[in-house]
Amino acid sequence: MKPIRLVTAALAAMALSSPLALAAAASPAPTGDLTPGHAKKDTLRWVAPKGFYIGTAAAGGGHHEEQPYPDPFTKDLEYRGVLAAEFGSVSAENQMKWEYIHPEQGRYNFGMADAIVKFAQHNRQAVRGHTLLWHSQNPEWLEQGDFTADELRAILRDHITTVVGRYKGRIQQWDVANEIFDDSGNLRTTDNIWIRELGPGIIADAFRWAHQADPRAKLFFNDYNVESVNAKSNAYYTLIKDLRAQGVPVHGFSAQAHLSTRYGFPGDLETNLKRFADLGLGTAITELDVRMDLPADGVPTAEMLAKQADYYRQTLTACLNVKGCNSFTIWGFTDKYSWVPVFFTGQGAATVMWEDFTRKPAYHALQCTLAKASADRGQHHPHLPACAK
Ligand code: 9MR
Repeated sequence: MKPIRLVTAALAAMALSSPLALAAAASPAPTGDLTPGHAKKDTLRWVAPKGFYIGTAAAGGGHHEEQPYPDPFTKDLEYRGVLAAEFGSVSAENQMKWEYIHPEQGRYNFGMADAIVKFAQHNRQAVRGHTLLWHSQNPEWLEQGDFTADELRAILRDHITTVVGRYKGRIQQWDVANEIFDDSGNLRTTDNIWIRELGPGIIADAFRWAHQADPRAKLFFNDYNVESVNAKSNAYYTLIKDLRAQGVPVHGFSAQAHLSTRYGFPGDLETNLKRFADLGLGTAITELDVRMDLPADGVPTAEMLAKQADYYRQTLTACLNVKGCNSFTIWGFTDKYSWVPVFFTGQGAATVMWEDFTRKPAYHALQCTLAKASADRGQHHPHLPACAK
């Protein structure tokens, strides 16, 4: 493996100050195919087909706060450079979750979320908003509060109206409801405060309020372990069909895709996404990473990396093959900041770049798959190597 060092300090600085990027800030609809100025023409966003958004989470908050490094998104200039150069879409990894954006009752903290949206505009990137109704990472004042049902409803409505309204026109897709079913396909009626206290009808209201606040934003259900046709994805299928029949503004279904080479690849991913597309929905891959069990020395073998690359390739291919799947996000792009080793002891190396931002086989798998898709659509990238297989 001969990784290429991609980003220089100059490129990192460009991400902050390029005149082209500044001019782009005025552009209302970011497109996935624009790479600022003098960036190398082999980046993921550059080789992606027009209108296909290749994204990543912007690292910050959550597990990062317990790590011995400063906030990646705000402090790591090399990281920011790669983020700007490689990706046409960014998601807030933690910075738009309730505990960050609404830390006290009646007080919002938009600092980190604003910074991400500003960065994205600067660099002509789309933004995925994550998330508005979830059972996790809620502030204590909310989870431990003693609210009546009417008060809770008003709190959620105010939150959605305020947050979605603030970024109106600047966030293209919102994960309105995140992880509302368990793996058996049952609604989370105990750990999700909203469903527990207000009943399942609150889900439709959340979508309606988000739609009122930004009628152009695409509103999604998002979950893990829904890559395959299974009890959980079936539950979404039934719910979404029902909500749409009632006229509720649901526009998309997304699979997070936190995969592991420990398990087989979910070979029916394309079939699964397609059945949602057939309902008239957009689909997306929103949090892809592929973790592996690391050997004792912590260094994956070539074989392990090849298997990982194949999972990345297959996930991307499934999305590219489904009409309306035009947003493909990886949950971080460098092992330097991945959540995986923090949550899964002995596992890691889940992203497409090493800690020094050099590219793994998985990166090249994405790159050549995107280039091939572009070529298939009549947009050629002649200097890129073809996919190995
Ligand atoms: O990557 C996020 C990590 O920094 C947080 O500590 C963690 C806490 O729940 O959440 C991680 O992101 C999750 C995402 O918001 C929803 N899907 C699962 C992701 C990985 O846990």
